[in-house]
Amino acid sequence: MLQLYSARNSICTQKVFIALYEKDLDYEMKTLDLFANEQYSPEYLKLNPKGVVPTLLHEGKPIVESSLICEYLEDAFPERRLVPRDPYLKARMRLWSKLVDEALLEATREISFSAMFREKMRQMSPEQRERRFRNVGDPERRARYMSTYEQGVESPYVFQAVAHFEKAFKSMEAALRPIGDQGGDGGPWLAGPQYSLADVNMTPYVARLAYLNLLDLWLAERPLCLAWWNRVQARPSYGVIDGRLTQEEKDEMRKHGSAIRSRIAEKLVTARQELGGS
Ligand SMILES: N[C@@H](CCC(=O)N[C@@H](CS)C(=O)NCC(=O)O)C(=O)O
Repeated sequence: MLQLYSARNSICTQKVFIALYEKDLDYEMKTLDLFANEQYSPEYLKLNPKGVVPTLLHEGKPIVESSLICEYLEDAFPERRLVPRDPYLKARMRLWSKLVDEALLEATREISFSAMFREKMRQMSPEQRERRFRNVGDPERRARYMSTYEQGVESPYVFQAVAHFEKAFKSMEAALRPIGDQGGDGGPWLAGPQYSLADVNMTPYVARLAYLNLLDLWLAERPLCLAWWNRVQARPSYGVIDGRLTQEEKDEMRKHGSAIRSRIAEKLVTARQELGGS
């Protein structure tokens, strides 16, 4: 039996939920409360030394890092393939996973944190808050948390996040073009004709921008990205994100995202100028 350690509204775990659904695999879910610091319990740190979710347990062995968990599921349960057989498309697929791991995870965290989780942190007692910051073992990650907590949407990390999403959507619009047209892979999915881990990995990050009422800022003039996003939402596997959020969680994301929307739009204009257009 597979066991998955998760947390409510965790984008990294949502990737794994989608992969498990697409592969039709059963699993037991164990939900940690990140705001109660349960991810830093000594027992959990033995499974996941970074103190983050998700962690997959398979035959008693822990597998960490959401992108690697998805690759592991592909290797361990190859029946419903989520990785293209074609080596070129496989490499293209992995570029999307790399983009998520190298840029979009942090970008989404900065935007979500500045919009929403910041408010939750404010409601913590000073001791709880201090413990939360102290427990973030990685100094770079701690600096990001502190910056978005203290400066909110004005944190320089939020500007970087906006620019990262701009570059990502620009690449996505190009990848979805017909083969031979400016580097297009032909669509309809990110790595060509087959729905793959590229789509699985990107979905929760794009979904988070949508829940925050921010996605259209990037997609308004990107018809191929928008069509891809509509296709993603039409897949039954999208229900593992949307169906697991309460109306209260959705309302909270929309409310807090809408509150920073005009500042994000301004930062996007600046980012586009700096990056040289869309
Ligand atoms: N690179 C890791 C990142 C995992 C991660 O940052 N998870 C977040 C939730 S989406 C978390 O557990 N945060 C807890 C914390 O920062 O205290 C992965 O993809 O699995």
